[in-house]
Amino acid sequence: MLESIMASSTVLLFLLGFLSVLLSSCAAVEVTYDGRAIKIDGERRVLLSGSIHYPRSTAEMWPDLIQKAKDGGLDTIETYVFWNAHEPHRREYDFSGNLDIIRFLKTIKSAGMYAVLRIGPYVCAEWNYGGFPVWLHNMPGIELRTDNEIYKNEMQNFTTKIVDMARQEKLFASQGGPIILAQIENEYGNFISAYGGAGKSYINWCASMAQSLDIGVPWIMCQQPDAPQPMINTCNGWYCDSFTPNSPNSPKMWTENWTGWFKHWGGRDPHRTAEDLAFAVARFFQFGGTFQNYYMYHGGTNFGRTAGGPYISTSYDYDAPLDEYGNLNQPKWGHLKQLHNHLKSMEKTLTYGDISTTNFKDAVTVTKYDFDGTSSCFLGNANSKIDATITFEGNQYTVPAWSVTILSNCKNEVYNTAKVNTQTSVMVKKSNKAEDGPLLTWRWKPDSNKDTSLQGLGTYEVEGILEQKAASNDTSDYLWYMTSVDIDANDPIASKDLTLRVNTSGHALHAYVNGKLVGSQLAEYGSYDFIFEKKVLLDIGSNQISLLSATVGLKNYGVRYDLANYGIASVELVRTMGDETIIKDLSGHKWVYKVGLNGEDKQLYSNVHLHVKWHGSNLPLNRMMMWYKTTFKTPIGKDPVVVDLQGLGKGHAWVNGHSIGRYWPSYLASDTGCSDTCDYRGTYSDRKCNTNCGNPSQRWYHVPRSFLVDDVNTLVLFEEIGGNPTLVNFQTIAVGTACGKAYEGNTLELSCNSGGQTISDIKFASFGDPQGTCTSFKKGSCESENSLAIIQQACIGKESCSIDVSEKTFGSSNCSNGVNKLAVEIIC
Ligand SMILES: *[C@@H]1O[C@H](CO)[C@@H](O)[C@H](O)[C@H]1NC(C)=O
Ligand SMILES: *[C@@H]1O[C@H](CO)[C@@H](O)[C@H](O)[C@H]1NC(C)=O
Ligand SMILES: *[C@@H]1O[C@H](CO)[C@@H](O)[C@H](O)[C@H]1NC(C)=O
Ligand SMILES: *[C@@H]1O[C@H](CO)[C@@H](O)[C@H](O)[C@H]1NC(C)=O
Ligand SMILES: CC(=O)N[C@H]1CO[C@H](CO)[C@@H](O)[C@@H]1O
Repeated sequence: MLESIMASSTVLLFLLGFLSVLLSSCAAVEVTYDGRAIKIDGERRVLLSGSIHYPRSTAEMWPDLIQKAKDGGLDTIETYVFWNAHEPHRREYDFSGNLDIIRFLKTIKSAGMYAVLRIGPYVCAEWNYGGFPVWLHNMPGIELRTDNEIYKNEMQNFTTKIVDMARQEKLFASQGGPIILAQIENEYGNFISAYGGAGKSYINWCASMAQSLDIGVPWIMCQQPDAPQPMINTCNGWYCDSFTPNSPNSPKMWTENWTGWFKHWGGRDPHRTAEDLAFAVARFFQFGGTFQNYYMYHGGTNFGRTAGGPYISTSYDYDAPLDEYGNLNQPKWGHLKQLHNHLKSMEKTLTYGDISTTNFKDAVTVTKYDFDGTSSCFLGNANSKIDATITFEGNQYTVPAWSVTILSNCKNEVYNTAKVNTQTSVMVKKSNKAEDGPLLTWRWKPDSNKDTSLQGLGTYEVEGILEQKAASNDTSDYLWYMTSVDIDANDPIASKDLTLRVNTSGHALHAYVNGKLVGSQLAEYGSYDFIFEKKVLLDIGSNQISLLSATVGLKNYGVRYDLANYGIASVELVRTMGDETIIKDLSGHKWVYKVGLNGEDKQLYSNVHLHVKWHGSNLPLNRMMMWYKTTFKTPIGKDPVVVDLQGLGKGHAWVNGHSIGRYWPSYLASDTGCSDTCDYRGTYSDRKCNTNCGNPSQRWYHVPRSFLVDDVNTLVLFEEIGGNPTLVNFQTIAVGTACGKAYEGNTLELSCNSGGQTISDIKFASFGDPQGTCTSFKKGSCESENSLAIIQQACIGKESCSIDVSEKTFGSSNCSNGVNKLAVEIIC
């Protein structure tokens, strides 16, 4: 009976849900705002948003990522639009595959979520050249991001194209679509002063150009304190509680709340704790915020040459609530989900309520929202050391240092940002069971340049040295600079004791003289220009100098970052005789240029050129400028796939012709600056809570499942500096163990949360006062005897289990003081 009632009500709910989807999919909504909040159809809203950049995953991954964002309590997805990806050559567009922004927006719509479209089109985003196409920079007479007609014309052309595409598909909320807000420019306020008066007129032009596109939803400008009305200026940062918009009619919006930080080659892994992130968000809402966006909610992967720079790694995991592969990053995802649920339940009071604030000593503030007989309270403790005990409206509360407590009806504590009641998942990598053993069979091919670049053969020649962007349009990381120098016997420079001196703006240089490598140099993170000096032996007669310059991601941020130089600036031969130095400057010579590697021209990474012959035996190891190729079987199951590139040097990798990005496992993270423990208290910075010291800064590379075919796949590597591919292997990623800790009175949910996997064993369970942290829990001085048996009964063999943490479940613990806690470690 009960079951059938439930069944029919489920059907009814389903029908209602279906109906509301139908309705919402055609009905236009009106998006407006006032000083308090964004209003949708006249109603003020609390909006919880997360950034997911469509090119940093695959179209096949989008529905799952977006659904997990929705399940995590978000109602909005935010993305930038990546100009240089969409318009690689002027007026030639690419919206295919993971660049299909329309499909991405439609995926958001079908999940029943809103979208924020940050067109920019300057985006920063740790994306190559901040999203600007390099051909744009190379247009004669152009000046980017300022009051320059050529630039403004190109910016307007691209912005209009994106707006028109979205409009045509009815994707703006005013047309019944998901887009509720759009952004023009990006963090320009940080640098506007560098552009003088032209900066001001440019930003005014941006505003009126955007307005003229008449999209029917509001425009925002982030980090733009003087944003012209009606642009809403918004805040980006790790904390935005003290931000105030520049107009009393604009709501307090946080467009980039940094959930963690990005990684660079040679860098450690940054982590931002769930406690600190929840604290920052709760404080923002405590102090009147109503729209907040996680940057990033899913960071993903910098495929191809999209990583910005210099030296941004291929992984863009960002320690976001969804990890690079789309798995839940626990406890961050779950701890925030609970916060979101509380904030949503307070939506009316937060957006319409009267606000009153009471300050206590030691940086404790209580904020009360009252509306229509309901009230909500935040107790915020911004002190980084001292736990506070306060009395508020007759009740006593303890608020841990650096935390915010939410009280329902201003009475009962329902959430505290420092008390995590969500499981911590420890991900493990498993070997590829589809292969017989770990060893792959390799074929190889040198990037045969003996008869080409080393002989000085290129595609064009110019007098003088060109800057690398100007010479290559950034269509490859690699650019050959070649010249010849004649030395006759009477030349004062004719000597065995000569130095080749190259002044380069980076990032890597390989120098060859008369067909032989004389040396290589790679910039260190943080200082990219260097002087290369090496003794060389020149012949009397003609000598060939061939220099290969390589970039590793163009700058994406800074004052006039677009003008930064790359590649070689000058080349000299230097002879020192006692006090005398003779310099022969070759910079003004005739130089021959070639963009890209021979193997790139021949597309050795793709499966299409089957006639190319690869060598099978005598696999060369630790040899520069080498292409390697192997095949592998698709790992069984649905878990995300990674390739372990340990042993390799630096280069680029492709699977079945799809770039999985640059690799550089030989670049180790510094061996200092990590800590085993991580105190969430105190202002976060990207130097806090680092891990992975002394290890390859990135050893594993994501291979999206959609890049794989049913049986046999091809992996191609271009190895620039020399490495050993024999240890390369494929792995899958899943939850290995998970730990949960919860205080009495909460419910602890435990799950293996990947593809139907069940809980196989319980490694630890104690209800009482358990000590330690995940994977090293220990019993405390007291516990309920049946803790382990009860958890085994409830969880083993299940995909997930939910435990009411109380003496009702476990019987009495014999703890004499304090609240009981439960700690569990499960094995998946
Ligand atoms: C963009 O420029 C092209 C010419 O390069 C022109 O045909 C097109 O109409 C322009 N689009 C807009 C929206 O101005
Ligand atoms: C770079 O692109 C511009 C504009 O498309 C073109 O005129 C120029 O020839 C290109 N330069 C090189 C070196 O390919
Ligand atoms: C290297 O070249 C850059 C760019 O031309 C110049 O600013 C710098 O002074 C040069 N460095 C040396 C040591 O000559
Ligand atoms: C609680 O009980 C356990 C055995 O169940 C015992 O070992 C422990 O000493 C007791 N602790 C206290 C504080 O009574
Ligand atoms: C608005 C805001 O909080 N900006 C901060 C972002 O983070 C940087 C780096 O820590 C700070 O310098 C900014 O003040």
